[in-house]
Amino acid sequence: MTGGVGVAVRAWAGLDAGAQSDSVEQPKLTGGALRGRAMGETPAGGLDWAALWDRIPGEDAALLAELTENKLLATLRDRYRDHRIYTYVGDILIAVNPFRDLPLYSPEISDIFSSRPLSSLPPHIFAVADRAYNSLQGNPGKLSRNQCVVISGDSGAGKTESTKLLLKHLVRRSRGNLQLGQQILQVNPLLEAFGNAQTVMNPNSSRFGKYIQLRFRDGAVRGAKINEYLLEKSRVSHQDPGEKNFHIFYYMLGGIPDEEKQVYGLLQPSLYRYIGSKWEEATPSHWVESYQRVCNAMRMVGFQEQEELDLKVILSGVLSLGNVVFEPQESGGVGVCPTAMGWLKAAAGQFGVQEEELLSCLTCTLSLTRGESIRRLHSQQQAEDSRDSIARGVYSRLFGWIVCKINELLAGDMDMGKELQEIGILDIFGFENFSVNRFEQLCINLANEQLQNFFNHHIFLMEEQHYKEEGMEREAVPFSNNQATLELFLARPWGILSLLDEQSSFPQATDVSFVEKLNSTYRESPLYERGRGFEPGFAIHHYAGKVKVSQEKGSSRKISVGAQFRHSLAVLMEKMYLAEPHFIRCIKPNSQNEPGLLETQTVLNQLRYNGLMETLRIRRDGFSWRPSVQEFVARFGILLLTPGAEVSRESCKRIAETAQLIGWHCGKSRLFFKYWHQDQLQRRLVELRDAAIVIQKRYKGMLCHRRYRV
Ligand code: AD9
Ligand code: MG
Repeated sequence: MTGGVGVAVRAWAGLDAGAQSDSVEQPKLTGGALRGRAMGETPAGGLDWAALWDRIPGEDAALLAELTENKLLATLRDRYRDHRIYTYVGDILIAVNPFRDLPLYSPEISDIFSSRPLSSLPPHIFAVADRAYNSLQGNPGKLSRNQCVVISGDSGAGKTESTKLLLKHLVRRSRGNLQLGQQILQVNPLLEAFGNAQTVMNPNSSRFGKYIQLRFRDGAVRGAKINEYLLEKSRVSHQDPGEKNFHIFYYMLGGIPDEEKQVYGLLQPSLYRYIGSKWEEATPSHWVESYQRVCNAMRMVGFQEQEELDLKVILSGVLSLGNVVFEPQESGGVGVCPTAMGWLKAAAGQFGVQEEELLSCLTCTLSLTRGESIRRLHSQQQAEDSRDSIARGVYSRLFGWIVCKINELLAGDMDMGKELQEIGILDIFGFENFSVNRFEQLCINLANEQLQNFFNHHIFLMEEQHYKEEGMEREAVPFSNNQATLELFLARPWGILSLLDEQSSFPQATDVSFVEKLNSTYRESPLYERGRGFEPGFAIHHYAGKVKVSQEKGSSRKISVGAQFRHSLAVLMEKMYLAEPHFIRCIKPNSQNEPGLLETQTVLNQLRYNGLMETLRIRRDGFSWRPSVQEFVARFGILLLTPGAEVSRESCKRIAETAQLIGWHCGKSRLFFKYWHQDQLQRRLVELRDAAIVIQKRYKGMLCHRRYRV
């Protein structure tokens, strides 16, 4: 342990001798490759958690003397063995999922990060939040750029957990309205219940993407807004082997006491087709607890009792609808009817619609041709497709309604005339490659391509562009550019999404004709591969690997979804390109989700396709922080101790001298700093603030004395 912070952390976290066994979990190391004595492990098998706060070499991989893939891997592996899950690559944070609770996130530790220079502390997710928060502050009276934190990584790598930690720290740090802070933190359990599910990759996988905007005024949180992307609604009616429906169904069926179930029209869980085979006979106790947690979260966020009740009734309606099955009309005529009317009646009652109307939606399609309404009866398959599609539609609207309601409740005091500043946190589903990949996987992987492109743009392209513009000679670092893959999806008129739209407008189009169109359009593309099986399908070479995308039946209905997704992705990107980004790369250490196990190949693959070696190189040799002269003087001019410092390169040089910065460059209109310079400057600001407080206190003391004398 070095220095006072370690001691302070030890004391605050209750880690001092005597306190240790009561307040700190003493887990045993389990699992494969990393078994054995970890640094900090006591002979009794317990862990000396306080040792995690020692400062050791390797915290910033960009400072490694030897720059090789193996060296980076070995650094991460050694640190992971010692439970040091965070490592910097310059200003980018790598977080390797520990798959166990570590005592790194207490309120006391949060306070340490808020109050001390980040360069004196080990790498940590709170430090990323602090950097964003500090950058947001700017100079009093001046608005600075909005900030965004982009969290990426495979499914199960820890993006959502990281998002929650960032929010927790930011809410605590900004010390705004306490109630609003609590409301914001309760949004997560709520959204996870409705939007997460067990998949083969992650027992708590986010089946939607979200961008959370925390809005600040005068440094305090004043409101929040959530944008949600592409809920995987197909899960409502269909789950692949080893996967489950959305958590909320299990929580509700396990958590509502039997005597209360009739209020919602709920029956025995195993009766429901959408749940049945996935129901575990002994209800896990955590489902009951989770149900309570969701109900509490709803109340704390501000949902009305009636709204909560309606939500549950509609969810029950989705389950009832799923049980409606069809058979040919008895009379031998065309069309189908439900085998029994009970489930249909129940669903209609729960949705609050007329039974006949629901029946008609399920069994026939009405269309208007030249003013005449034409009724087409459904086959059994069509009726079943309609049933599932209504169930999915209802669920996704319910989810959309929850998000809208949350936004209303968290809007806070937004309308006070003064503009708000924002920190956005992006947590989208990780890159996915299942045995059967559907339209949803295509969109998920497209979003990941877009994010990788955003990362490349900021880390590589902007760096190059700025050097050129500012007349600085530097060699470009080669990196794998995924622009061509993005264009394969998004280009108009020949990108995959445009072709899907085009094909969907032809009444005769089928999955086969769509795939044929793709085959002919991308005949020459090295990123596209024809399907080899009997089912229509194709494969795309993503930055993270090859994915085969099987077309589902009824692709024609995807028109609006594809277009809508493209639009919402474009809006998100526009917002993010305007903000100052911070990147967190989450790494999944093994595919079994086991603590203490780091599989070399699994990690190496992620380092490779995330472009982390190239990032390492550019962060070591390059200048990652490049403020304009105006931005720099506005934020740090105060260090010159003269009011209203002139906006000029000269002032910038004087500021840098005051802070004793070495190794920075002054371009024509921009300044080029190493990432650690920002911390150095921030430290000077804190010193100045502390000195000002001391002077103020003395001055007040003098005034008091005078008053006594008078
Ligand atoms: V997905 O793309 O939504 O399928 P994520 O979001 O990347 O995925 P998630 O955050 O859900 O992964 O993490 C998976 C599991 O790893 C969590 O349920 C935790 O059990 C575990 N995890 C992740 N980060 C941490 C951490 N910092 N501390 C302890 C963690 N456990
Ligand atoms: Mg997630």
